[in-house]
Amino acid sequence: MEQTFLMVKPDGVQRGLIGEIVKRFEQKGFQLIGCKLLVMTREQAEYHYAEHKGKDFFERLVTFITSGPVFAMVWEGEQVIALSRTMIGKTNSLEAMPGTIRGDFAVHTNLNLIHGSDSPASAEREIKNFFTEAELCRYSKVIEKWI
Ligand code: IDP
Repeated sequence: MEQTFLMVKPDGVQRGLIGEIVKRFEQKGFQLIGCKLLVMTREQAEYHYAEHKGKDFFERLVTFITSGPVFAMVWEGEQVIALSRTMIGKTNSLEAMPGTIRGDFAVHTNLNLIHGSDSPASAEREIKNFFTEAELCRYSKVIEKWI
């Protein structure tokens, strides 16, 4: 089963949107297999956003993401990587459609509430940056065959 790494960013935590965001993925039918509230270290943030190193917004992004607690999660489900990206909405706030998390709650691209892995390779890398194998809880639900 596919897994993805999702994270409510510091703005989402400050705005009290953890519950709303978790609710959406639960209601979609995905399964939460790990979560924690933490303040990212600078090293962890630079690794997480390594693909943006050198870009003009990199410093601001790392400063922002380490500025307060984030809510890190691992979710499991069929096509969870692509489907959760659709549910999150476009990076640019002007393009994030209503009905998506960013479209419904975010105004600025800098404060866009949530991160979601964009490929199986990034999901694996990002999960390992936040969770040990022992922190992930695998369990089955009888409802699975209906989803
Ligand atoms: P994503 O979060 O939609 O996957 P990425 O391209 O991985 O988007 O960028 C990571 C984060 O960096 C974005 O969520 C956004 O906060 C910030 N970011 C991306 N592109 C820009 C930009 O052009 N200007 C300012 N911030 C940006």
